[in-house]
Amino acid sequence: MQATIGACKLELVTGDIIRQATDAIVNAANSRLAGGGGVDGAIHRGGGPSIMEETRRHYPQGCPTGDAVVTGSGKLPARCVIHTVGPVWEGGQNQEKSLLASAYRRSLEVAGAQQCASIAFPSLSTGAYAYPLQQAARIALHTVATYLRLHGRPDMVRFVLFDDRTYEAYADALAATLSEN
Ligand code: AR6
Repeated sequence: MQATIGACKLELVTGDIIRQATDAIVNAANSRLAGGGGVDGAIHRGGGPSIMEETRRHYPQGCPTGDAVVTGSGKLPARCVIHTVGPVWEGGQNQEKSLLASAYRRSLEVAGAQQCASIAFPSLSTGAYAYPLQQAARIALHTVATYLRLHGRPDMVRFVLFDDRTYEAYADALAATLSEN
């Protein structure tokens, strides 16, 4: 599924984030930047040890929830990896919504600072961090669409969704976001 927002392209695909040859790919990291499973495990396994070496050297203090930092991509086809930290779902009363929106926004800002024209996101927080999928998809697409309307870049944002259930939730959320105005 594809949409255009001004001159920008917004795409939804099913697939594996580590195979994307976009300028940036986004990692669903934890605040210690310590590595883990899911997207994080796949990126470090696929990219090799240079990514963790760089994170340790440049960000020994980690990365707060809702923020993002950048490293190289080791052996991966993308030019750089943006590590962002989505919130752990704790029932919705702990700033989860604004922290998830912030993770998407800060990733886009960091991509802009790196002159990235294209970026691929996974579905942040909806795996190990257990954010309810439909709500997370609405926040993800609303936040990205708002950013694109406001800034007119990057040229292309691709959501790389791992399974059909996640893809369907994002497709519904994209339709809802496009009908907002
Ligand atoms: N490509 C695209 N999507 C993927 C991939 C992949 N290779 N692998 C999994 N997904 P998660 P979170 C999907 O758990 O919820 C780690 O341990 C997955 O099916 O990766 O933000 C970190 O170190 C789900 O839909 O991220 C943190 O501690 C989505 O990506 C913690 O997990 C996100 O799942 C972060 O948890």
